[in-house]
Amino acid sequence: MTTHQLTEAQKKQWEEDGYLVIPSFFDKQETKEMLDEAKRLCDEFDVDGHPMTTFKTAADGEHVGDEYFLESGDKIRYFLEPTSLSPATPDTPSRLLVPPSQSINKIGHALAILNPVFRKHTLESDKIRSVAKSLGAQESPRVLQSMIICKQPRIGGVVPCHNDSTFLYTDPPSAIGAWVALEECTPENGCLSFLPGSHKLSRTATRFVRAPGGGTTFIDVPGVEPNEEKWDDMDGWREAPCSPGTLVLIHGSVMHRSPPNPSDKTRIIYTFHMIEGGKGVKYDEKNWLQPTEAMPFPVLF
Ligand SMILES: O=C(O)CCC(=O)C(=O)O
Repeated sequence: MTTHQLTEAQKKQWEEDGYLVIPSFFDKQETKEMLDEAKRLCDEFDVDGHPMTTFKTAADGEHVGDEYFLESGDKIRYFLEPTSLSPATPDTPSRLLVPPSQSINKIGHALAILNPVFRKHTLESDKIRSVAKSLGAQESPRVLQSMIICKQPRIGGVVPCHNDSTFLYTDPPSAIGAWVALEECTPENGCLSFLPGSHKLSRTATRFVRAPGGGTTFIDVPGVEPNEEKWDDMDGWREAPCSPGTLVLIHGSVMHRSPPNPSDKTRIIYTFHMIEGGKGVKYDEKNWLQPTEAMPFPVLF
């Protein structure tokens, strides 16, 4: 059994910055296994019958929210890069401008449960279990929203500045992201950037929910004063370039983002999230992602 304990210095870093980069968390063989599987899933993508759902994310604009997306929490589904499609006209539906395997923005959202390779390196991983325990932030994490993000060469889009608790809201907020580089992630191909310490300042004042009439929307969290900070423009943003096998732990309140990928290199990563399942923390029924009776959010420990 391979386990992973954080050092006191790493825990301090997590407290101070709201994220923690752990190089070589997964070894070469484990990383290759996940990358090969991610590529295999991309290669087997069949666009016939796909509703051409693109993944758009913007806290102040249009966000993905069709049925294909809303019902993907317990499935493995494909979401396209918006610029991989020609615009639809009244006479012509959208069509792919690139080969199907290169059109994918993300694949999700139940990989950690349904896919044997990602299950092995998440729910069945003693390393993941022990690192989450050793972080000491959650009493009994539940795993949710597991996905591959491709950030395709040349067309891979921006992930705007956000915190994860907006999207996976609990009362009180408890989300933590686990993000795994499967390839080299650099400023050139769209590595993550963080505003260190922003988790101590940011308040989750809006949240992403299922809209009562269908689709998704953002609503205010009652009683939470919105931040006045213009996060994107603040000084102190730090890029987090990393090599394959690196695990990045992301506090649910820390502001982070990633730029487009204009390079000709892929930037494939795997990520899943954890919410507190103990301590009386409540997962909200308005959240876009809902557990089902057949597939509750699995317990990590
Ligand atoms: O992989 C990326 O570029 C963004 C991921 C992210 O922001 C997240 O998982 O919260």
